[in-house]
Amino acid sequence: MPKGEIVLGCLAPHPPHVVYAENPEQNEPVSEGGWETLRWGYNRLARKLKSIDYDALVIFTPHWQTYIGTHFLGLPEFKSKSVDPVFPNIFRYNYDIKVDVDLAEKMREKASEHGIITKMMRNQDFRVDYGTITSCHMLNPDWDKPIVTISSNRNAHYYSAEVMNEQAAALGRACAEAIEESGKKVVMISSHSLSHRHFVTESPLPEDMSKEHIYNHSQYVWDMKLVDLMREGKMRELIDILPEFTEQTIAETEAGGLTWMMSAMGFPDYSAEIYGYQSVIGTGNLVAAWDPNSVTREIVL
Ligand code: 2X7
Ligand code: FE2
Repeated sequence: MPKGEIVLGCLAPHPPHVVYAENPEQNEPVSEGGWETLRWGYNRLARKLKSIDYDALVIFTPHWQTYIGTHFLGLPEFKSKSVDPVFPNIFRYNYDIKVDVDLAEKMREKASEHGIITKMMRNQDFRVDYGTITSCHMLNPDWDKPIVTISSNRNAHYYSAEVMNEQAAALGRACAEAIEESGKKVVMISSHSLSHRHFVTESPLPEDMSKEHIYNHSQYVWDMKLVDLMREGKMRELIDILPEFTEQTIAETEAGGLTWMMSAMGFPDYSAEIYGYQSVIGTGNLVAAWDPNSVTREIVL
């Protein structure tokens, strides 16, 4: 059996607003659009994904928070309605998700061998988080590939952002080994925003783009510092300063997703593909990808 491999890594933010703005049939609320810079970037990355041969999407999400260990979705199908607890007005999404349970089990096993506390989620009534649904919908609106969702273990963050970084890197190494042994081609997804200060009141029309802007300038400068490092292919350096970035901008990188993905991909020293950056209720959101194949790697923006 040939070795499995990671064929693409995606940074895929999950404000439910982008799904609301797309008006897919699965979501009940109807919008007049909005957040085009982010959505058009996502649409372009989704087109690239269509041209890549892969078996499964593996996603790490901050909105499935576990406090004893790292959990993996462990049943072949999850079907229900997801209602965003903060934005029920814009996100009531009917989902039907297929899971690559074999791959999830391999990852769990490897993580456990690396000393990480783990568990499979085998409760059929478990409600899949809106981070998973939003990022996967925007990257693959046809939902024609199975996924694996990995929870964010907050026990690590309880100690410090540095400890979280170390733990997430160990989990990334374990997942990379599992992928290699599985023989599968995998797309990794780190689902989160960058800077995360946000508005405390919503505008009457959520998609009113005249109200949308980054929350404050320092947050924006930090986000651009990260984008520069991504363009320069300095991912090890970026991950080294991530704890400081996380603390300064209360960023969703606190969950560990970016560190997990970069560690699994061996801390790329090539340029990331930048697809778009935009504020959603004041938070900084970047769509980006790391393509290990130098032939298909592009300069997008
Ligand atoms: O979860 C989120 C987020 N990360 C960013 C913006 C708005 C809502 O939800
Ligand atoms: Fe979030």
